[in-house]
Amino acid sequence: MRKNQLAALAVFMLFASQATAQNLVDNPSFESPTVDMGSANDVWFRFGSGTNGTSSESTAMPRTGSRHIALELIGPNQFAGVFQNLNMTINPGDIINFTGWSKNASGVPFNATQEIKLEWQGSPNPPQNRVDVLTLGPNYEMFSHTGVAPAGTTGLVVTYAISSFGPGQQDRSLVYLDDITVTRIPEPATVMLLGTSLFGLIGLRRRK
Ligand SMILES: [Ca+2]
Repeated sequence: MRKNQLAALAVFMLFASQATAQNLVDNPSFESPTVDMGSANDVWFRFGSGTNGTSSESTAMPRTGSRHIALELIGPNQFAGVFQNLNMTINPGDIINFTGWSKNASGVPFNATQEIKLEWQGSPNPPQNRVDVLTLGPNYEMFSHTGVAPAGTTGLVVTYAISSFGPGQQDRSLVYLDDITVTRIPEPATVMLLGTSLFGLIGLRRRK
């Protein structure tokens, strides 16, 4: 392969890797302060159902660094979580991957629901992508949720929460959360167009 062909390929590879590698959330490991009032733009916002559903900053058992989030539910019909508005343009067709690490720290089997949500922003807001996970082990494990931005999407809020609305969910729940990653792959057509033009360039040079 000629040098210029390699260069064109390298540019394409670099673009592709950057598109997938860049983490779009601020404060991904919760090492900086979070908020529980005001704006959620580029900051983690903690929320809960009240006295029996709380979202707190913690240093008890971080996965990395020295801090993480602790979510606690006592009894049925409670919820607690964090969300962040990415505060950037997300286009319809963009592929979003939302991952993080969580663990059941209650000392008893997990008996709640992990809610992992991509809340697309728009006017009006497009339908969200949500997955519910009913299991969680005592050691940090990774969750992963991928969604494609629907028509009308202009932005994105990512939310991780636990809730106890399900049947029989009446135990105390304590979940630790750390190390969030949100990546965006532009609409496949855009990537393919770029790839096609680069490979076209290679063909053009080959003919010379
Ligand atoms: Ca951390």
